[in-house]
Amino acid sequence: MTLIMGIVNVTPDSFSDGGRYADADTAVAHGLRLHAQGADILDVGGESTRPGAERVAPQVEQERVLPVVRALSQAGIVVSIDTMNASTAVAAVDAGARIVNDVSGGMADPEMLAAVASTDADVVLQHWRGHSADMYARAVYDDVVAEVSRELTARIEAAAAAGIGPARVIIDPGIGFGKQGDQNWETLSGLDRFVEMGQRVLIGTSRKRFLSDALAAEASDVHEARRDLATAVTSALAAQSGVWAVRVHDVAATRDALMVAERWAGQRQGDRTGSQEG
Ligand code: PMM
Repeated sequence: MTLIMGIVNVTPDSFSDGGRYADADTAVAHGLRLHAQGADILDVGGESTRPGAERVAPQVEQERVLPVVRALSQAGIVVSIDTMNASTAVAAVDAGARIVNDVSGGMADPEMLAAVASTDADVVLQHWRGHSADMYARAVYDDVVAEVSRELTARIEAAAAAGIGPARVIIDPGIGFGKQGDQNWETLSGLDRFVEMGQRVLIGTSRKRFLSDALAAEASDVHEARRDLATAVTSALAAQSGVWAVRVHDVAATRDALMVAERWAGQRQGDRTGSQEG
């Protein structure tokens, strides 16, 4: 069963929810709603990674996220902290977070892997080639899937060297990070190969630009509801590759899509077993 990670952005400038959840109480209420809709994990973030976004000082980030992490953890929900800062990661784990989600795979902050190793949290290592200001300049590949999996392997090894065993590591090929246009579709079409690497795999397509591009020539015309529907489809297809979790804004739509896809997959499994027996 693929898990759903619901997104709780506590940023004034996130591209996809326009900073609607910037206030801690509102963010907590939003998180509780996503949990009620079927989110297994809530991913709390206080720094936008949108293309060209400014970095946020760790202290500001912590003021945004820690009250939200604490409240949602106290409500008994599994919380992950979306941060590139080691100090935020440690403070969030102290506040109850069980997973550190670092979109830079431990590359942005040289202290990150050692900091995570000092906790008992799991870690998401996402494929990353540099901060959003210039990540598209680095989006040059001969073979996206081969290069992303090689670079992820290097991050798994770096984590192991820092004292984080592979059982604690989740990998994410990083849709939209250092990848443009068709490179995202190539990455998705290689999901089976990422799953074969033997780690849990997380995938985040939610409301990303490449989906809008697939729906219409003018990406800015594509309304949020259409991007959420497209996200539910990509998430259900990713589930068929055996990913561990999908990271989404619209939990309800993705929950429905996953339930239908899993019902179909279960039937297919039953048919196979039946034909073997018969
Ligand atoms: N995408 C965003 C932020 N954090 N974390 C992981 N592991 N994977 C992702 O694909 C990912 C992420 C950007 O999206 P948002 O600003 O809408 O949250």
